[in-house]
Amino acid sequence: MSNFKFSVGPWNVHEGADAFGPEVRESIDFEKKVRKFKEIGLSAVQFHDDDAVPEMNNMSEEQIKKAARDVKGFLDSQGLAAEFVAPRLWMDPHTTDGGFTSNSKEDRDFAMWRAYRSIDIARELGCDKIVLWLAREGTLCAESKDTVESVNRLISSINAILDYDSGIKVVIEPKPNEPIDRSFCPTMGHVMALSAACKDPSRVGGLLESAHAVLAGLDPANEIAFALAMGKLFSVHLNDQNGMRYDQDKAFGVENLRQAFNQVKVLKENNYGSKGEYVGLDVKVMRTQKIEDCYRHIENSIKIFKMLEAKVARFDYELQKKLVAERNYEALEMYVMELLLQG
Ligand code: 3MF
Ligand code: MG
Repeated sequence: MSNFKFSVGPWNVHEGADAFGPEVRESIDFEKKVRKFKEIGLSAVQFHDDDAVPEMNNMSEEQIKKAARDVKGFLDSQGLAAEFVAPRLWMDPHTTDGGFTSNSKEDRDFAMWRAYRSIDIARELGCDKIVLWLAREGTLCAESKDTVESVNRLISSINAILDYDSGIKVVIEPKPNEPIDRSFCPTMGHVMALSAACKDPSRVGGLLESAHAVLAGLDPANEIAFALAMGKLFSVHLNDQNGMRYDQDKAFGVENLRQAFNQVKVLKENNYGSKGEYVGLDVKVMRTQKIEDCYRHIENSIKIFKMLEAKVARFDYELQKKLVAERNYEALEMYVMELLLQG
């Protein structure tokens, strides 16, 4: 039995388009995906604002709330919760140069409109978290934005979001690059600094995605631990990534098992989940996968997580203490390898 609850987003089952080729699978209807999520053991759904309310740009605030209420009814009927809503600030023509840090005032205003609507949608869906993946808040051309001014714009935007709803929590998902070259918020340390600079740091935390840490050349478990130490790990996007290349969003643990083990270990040791947090997955189906079997990466991620959870439960803390006292880290390392490799 796992001590954790899992969540996933509808984008995790996608049509397979990449930068070099078109879609290879038919689109699956939102409700069909969600029914399948329930069947494979998920407890909550993660949303982009327009996953919940497609065409929201052309709707009034009241129409948006009403559409979100209908989604909530459907989630209730399936026994699933909503974990968070993330304004999708990277697809729209208004966000070509970023949202909160765009050089265009009109586009910055659009980004705030989407952030406020995301809060409205979150409230209707019964959740109190909005995730900011700051996808285009950075530069392609280093000289195109003033970095000091941009960081201050991020802080002002977050403050405005905090003002809009006194109970909402802002969850920042850092990523060092892709789609931009240089991000203004590349790592969890940057997230914690932004949090500290905001008007209510207790409501601004982080979401660590394993692959994003790897892309920054950092260890995901250490990044998770850093946010935990600050009491500000509000969510995670567990997945895996083969080194510093394009963003892969592979199933959790399939590339670096020891690193995955240490992510589960630090979450378990620090009672992650005890305040209602979910183990979020951000895993993408391989392009090669046939549509008949396109949820397998999610099932595999949960299975691998639970197998690692069982390994963590068997971790011999007495032996660890003894080996640390002896400063015999070679022995400790071998103990971990044997724990992972033996049945
Ligand atoms: C980025 C995210 C999502 C993305 C999604 C797109 C919340 O790592 O987690 O935003 O939208 O991954 O493919
Ligand atoms: Mg993610």
